[in-house]
Amino acid sequence: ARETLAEGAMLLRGIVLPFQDRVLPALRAVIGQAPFRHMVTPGGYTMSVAMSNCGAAGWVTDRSGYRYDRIDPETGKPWPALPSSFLDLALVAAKEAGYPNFRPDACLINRYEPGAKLSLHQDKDERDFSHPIVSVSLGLPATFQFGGLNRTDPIRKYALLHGDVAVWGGPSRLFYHGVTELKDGHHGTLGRMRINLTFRGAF
Ligand code: MD3
Ligand code: FE
Repeated sequence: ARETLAEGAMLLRGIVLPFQDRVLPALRAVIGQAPFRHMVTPGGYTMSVAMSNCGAAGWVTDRSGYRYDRIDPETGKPWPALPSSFLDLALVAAKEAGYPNFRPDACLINRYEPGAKLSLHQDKDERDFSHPIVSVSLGLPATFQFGGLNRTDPIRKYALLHGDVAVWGGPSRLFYHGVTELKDGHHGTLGRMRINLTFRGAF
């Protein structure tokens, strides 16, 4: 099922399901190498979403700012490589959404536990906004919100479910978006959490 969210933005319901038997073990292996951590924003707030990364570039934040770095500041080592299952899934989803040339070099892994949220923001730490962002949802359902290019534009809400992928490119690439507080619940394979993988061209 392919749904258009905005110009350049598509929702692909359930497209992860044929990949999940490869993606979930690969996710566990990545987190074994680069554990989830709660990062601090430049303003001094500890994020409720726990994060890690894989790929050549990883998104990090601390008191000095937001950036992409080849090195995990917690381990002092490069981020784990993008597993082939992650890359296969990202390329299939991007192609299905109309971005056949997308080649991600970064995958941010977000872990939401009940109560965690991501306030409305734009993704603008990447060098080249001509790359789309491919976002994979796993585990508990979340309410995703997106607006437009201005923070005050009207907000639309969507439920993102286990197995869904949203792809944001073209005119929607810099739209404001966020995730409301995760409701408590239990997912059959992931338990009491939601995982979001976002694939990006960072460098
Ligand atoms: C719309 N993650 O990591 S994914 C993020 O579910 C982030 O964890 C959310 O926002 C999550 O930065 C939302 C959906 C998403 C990702 C990037 C976008 C929507 C977007 C970029 C532009 C517009
Ligand atoms: Fe974002």
